[in-house]
Amino acid sequence: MTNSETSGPISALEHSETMAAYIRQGEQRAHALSNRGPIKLDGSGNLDAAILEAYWRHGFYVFENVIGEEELAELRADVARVLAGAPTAPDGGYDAQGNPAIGGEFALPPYGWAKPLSDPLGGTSKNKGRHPVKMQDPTPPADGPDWTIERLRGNLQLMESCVRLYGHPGLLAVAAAVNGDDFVPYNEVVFIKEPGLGPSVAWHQDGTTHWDAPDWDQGAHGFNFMAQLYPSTAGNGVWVLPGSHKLGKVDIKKLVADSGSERIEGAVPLLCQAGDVFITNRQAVHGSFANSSPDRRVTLNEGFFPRNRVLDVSTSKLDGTAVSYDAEQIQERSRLIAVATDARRQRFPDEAQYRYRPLIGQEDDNRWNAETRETLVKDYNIKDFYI
Ligand SMILES: O=C(O)CCC(=O)C(=O)O
Repeated sequence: MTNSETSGPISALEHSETMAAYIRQGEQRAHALSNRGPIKLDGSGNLDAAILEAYWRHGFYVFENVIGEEELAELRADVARVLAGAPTAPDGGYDAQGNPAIGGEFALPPYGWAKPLSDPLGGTSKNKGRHPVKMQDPTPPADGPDWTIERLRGNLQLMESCVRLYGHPGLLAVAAAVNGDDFVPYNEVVFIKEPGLGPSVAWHQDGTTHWDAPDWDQGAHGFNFMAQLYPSTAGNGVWVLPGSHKLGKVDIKKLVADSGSERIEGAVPLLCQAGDVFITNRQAVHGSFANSSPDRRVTLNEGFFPRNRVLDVSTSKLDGTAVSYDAEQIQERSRLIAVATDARRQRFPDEAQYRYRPLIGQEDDNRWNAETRETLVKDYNIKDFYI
């Protein structure tokens, strides 16, 4: 299916002009919502009730100033290193310096590629058909690259700075407040939207498993943290339809048809500065447009589920492969949280360490060291969950 305005090729400039009014209105709506500020915990380490209420009301919240300058520099340097070590083309084996590309040592290839400014998913049956409407795909610059890297997969084995961020005590306290103390990790990826090249991620809701469950609720498919290494703007960022996480499975085709274009009415851009972190409900309708803006976005996603939505659940992954999840798999995958809190303690010894309830007492098995790097962290993402 194509959307109502895909009547011919448009340039990136025309695309950005088409977006201008929508962006202005979306920015106003975003700033009018009371859902941004620093992570606030009480004396017992519990998340401030007003923050939790605002998250559940809107389906997202912007945590400001989560990552300090020093940590931000380490994260940016790691992403730059991994991008410099990418093969020069999707099927290549060597980086631009002629060295073996990063990734040959991993079971799952780390790099996700797309044609510049394209929409690889919208209107296709990929990802279990969860992106039903094709987005506008402006003509990429004639002198630009054939491919752009849009995604890195398996952050925790690619970048030690991401392991340390994964152990962040404030973020993990938020995860516990939203999903319960026994929250379960599911996957970590980087979204990269290079200026004038970044592809769109067509409107979708992430979850595909529990929509018809008799005990379905607004948190049934968990959430993603989205840590921003550069400012997230209306041109390069994710847009969310506030409150849509409460609606069940939404008819996205109808939303687009009713809006008269892919610019869904009432949606707001996720706006923030470098070092801020969004929490976004996976059931919220969200997506991002082709990045015809002049600004780069690099987002580190870390996702978490409520345990009861994973344990003993049978479903299929986004590629359709059937899977079932048991307590042992959850235990093994969750060890990454405990290892990460230890990695963070080693790097930031003065910071309070988060204690992940399900693994209390197992600290000695879950140290961040050469052994766990090899036996636990390497290829950890073949144990990712998906619901
Ligand atoms: O970062 C983006 O552009 C899209 C992110 C997204 O859709 C997701 O995390 O589900």
